[in-house]
Amino acid sequence: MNIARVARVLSLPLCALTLALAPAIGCTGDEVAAPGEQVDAKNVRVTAADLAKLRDGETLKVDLGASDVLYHFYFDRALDYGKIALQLEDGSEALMSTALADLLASPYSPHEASNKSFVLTARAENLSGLTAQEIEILRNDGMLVKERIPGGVGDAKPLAEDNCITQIVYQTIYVNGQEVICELKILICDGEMACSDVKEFDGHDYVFCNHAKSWDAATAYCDKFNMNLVTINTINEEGWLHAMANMFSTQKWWIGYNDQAVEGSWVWQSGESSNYVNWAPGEPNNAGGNEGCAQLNRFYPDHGWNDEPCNLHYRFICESN
Ligand SMILES: [Ca+2]
Ligand SMILES: [Ca+2]
Ligand SMILES: [Ca+2]
Repeated sequence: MNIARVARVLSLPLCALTLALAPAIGCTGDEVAAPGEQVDAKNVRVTAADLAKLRDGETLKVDLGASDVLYHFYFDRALDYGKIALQLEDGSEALMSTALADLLASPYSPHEASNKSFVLTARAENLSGLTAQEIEILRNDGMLVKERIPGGVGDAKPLAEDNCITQIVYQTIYVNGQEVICELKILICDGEMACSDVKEFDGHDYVFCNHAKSWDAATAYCDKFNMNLVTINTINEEGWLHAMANMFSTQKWWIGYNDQAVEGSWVWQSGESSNYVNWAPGEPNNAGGNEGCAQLNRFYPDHGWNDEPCNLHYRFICESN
């Protein structure tokens, strides 16, 4: 993934803003900045509630001029774009409502783009004079603005070959009555945000999907985010996964281990070979002759895997390569 290109600084007056991310999970004390501390936010989810907290005359300043990269935004609904000040490459500043007047006046508007990935560029010429055809391209791609290149509208740069971007967002939480800011990493592929923020362990990324799917559907979901169902390689990884998963739910979680191809021949969906196993006593038992997929939490809080029918719907964990 081309993370570096999108991880640029957005100047944000956090004293006046509370950034929200739903679902609000996984915000732990070790990621916390001091209350009131200025934080350089990079790619931020902005909500109407955030803008509502600005006082009269205050604007959210978005420094597009910091570099030539595009900026992705997630707005949860149509906002008061008059409260967002875009700072452009040439040093000029324009309210978003003015800079995007063409777009806002067209049938395609941020109302329509809500909950999609949209992109702003630093170049003033990209922000005005959009043709109907260009607007149609934006609609198709769920974008507000794409970079213009000679001869037309180019592909949005931060959408790397795998169509995934990683964003750092900041969320205000309250610890012992104190407002603190924590950093969350979110993964967005093809305009869809992964089911949890991204957790990191030993150089790998994980997302914890706290909604139930069949094993095959869970695998397909992970694949959409260029991940696999989790491979548990070590006791340390399992300890971390177990603790993390059970913060979401103590119900059963699919892992990538399965013997669907050859009964009794257990392999990891990722293709990794790993000697580590941790079956619960008496498992795998292929009960009913139809248990081809492994899950955690057979008897929470005990660790121990159990094979179960793959068409059952359980929560699941995805892991990066
Ligand atoms: Ca692993
Ligand atoms: Ca089996
Ligand atoms: Ca079993």
